[in-house]
Amino acid sequence: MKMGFRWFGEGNDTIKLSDIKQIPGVTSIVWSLHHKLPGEIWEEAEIARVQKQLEPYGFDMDVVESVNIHDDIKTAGPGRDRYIANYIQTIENLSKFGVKVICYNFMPIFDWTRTNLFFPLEDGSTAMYYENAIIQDDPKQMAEYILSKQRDGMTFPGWEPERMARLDELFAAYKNVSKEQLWENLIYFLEALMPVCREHSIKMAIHPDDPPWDIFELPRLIIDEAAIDRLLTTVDDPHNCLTLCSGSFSANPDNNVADMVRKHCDRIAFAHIRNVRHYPNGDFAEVSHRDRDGHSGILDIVKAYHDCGFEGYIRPDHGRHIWDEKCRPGYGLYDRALGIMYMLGIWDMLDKLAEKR
Ligand code: DNO
Repeated sequence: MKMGFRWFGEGNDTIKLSDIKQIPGVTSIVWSLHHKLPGEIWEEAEIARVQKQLEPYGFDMDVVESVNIHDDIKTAGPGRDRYIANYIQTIENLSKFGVKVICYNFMPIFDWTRTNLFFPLEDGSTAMYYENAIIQDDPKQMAEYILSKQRDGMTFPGWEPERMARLDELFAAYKNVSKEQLWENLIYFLEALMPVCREHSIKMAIHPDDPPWDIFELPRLIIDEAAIDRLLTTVDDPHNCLTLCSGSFSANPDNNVADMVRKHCDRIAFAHIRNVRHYPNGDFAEVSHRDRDGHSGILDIVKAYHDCGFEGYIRPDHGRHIWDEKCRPGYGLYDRALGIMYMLGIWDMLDKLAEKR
């Protein structure tokens, strides 16, 4: 297992690389070019700039999260093949810097979706929250709320204001895209990418839909075990992989993430560890990584990774906002650092117990 930390880039994050360096065990910076719009080619000079920033700290840049996918690829729109060619060129460029995993998602229009980014928890911290009743209404209201929280230039990936300004147009483009067609479009995209991924040993690691169900009548694909099976068997190539996000899947209590790990360990390139607490009406809150604070089953999940000899990348996912930290929602330093120490505590103890046997 290789421990990573998501960093939004110089001038785009409140957290410094020198802060991350002081968290025990972190070897990978999970990075992206956040100024790029979906569909644009990532130029070598831009990638080289990030490499230069990471080098003095000895961090690797093996994992990119994310190279976002143009809506024409998801809807089979007129620019689809051109944007796929651009994506392939970006993969070629990333390969020159040793990138090994690309985390991406295939969610229509919205990436992760929450209704309250600062929900007060009983300990005085705040965390992200999802309320079903609000997601029944107007998607524009929700998008406006999310955009209103993008303070101090700290944009949220997947919520590009340029795209959110075109919501009517985007909803019109997805209107006739059924779930089956979305599947076909995902498979078409992956099949086009596999040769270049094989050539450069780069794994495409899809992030599940968050939350794992349809919202605003938009179809969502990667929601459960059946979907994972379909994805991995239809494009049965070791470069077609998963970003197994525990928090996304476990928002649906029917999903057992530890079972998914046991079943698909060799196809998980990247693990996101996040803990979620369910409420009886189906709403959920994100909580600390500690197992007993939520219902995701963090202990079972980390143990499942350890048992299967997981050699991929792992990172703490959203954290709470604690100790008055001013940070991008879900992505502060403090609670994610606590999450890392919790995971490493479990992992190191499991290593020790295994040595004894
Ligand atoms: C949530 C993240 C996701 C993820 C994208 C990948 O915080 O895990 O936004 O980065 O879905 O494309």
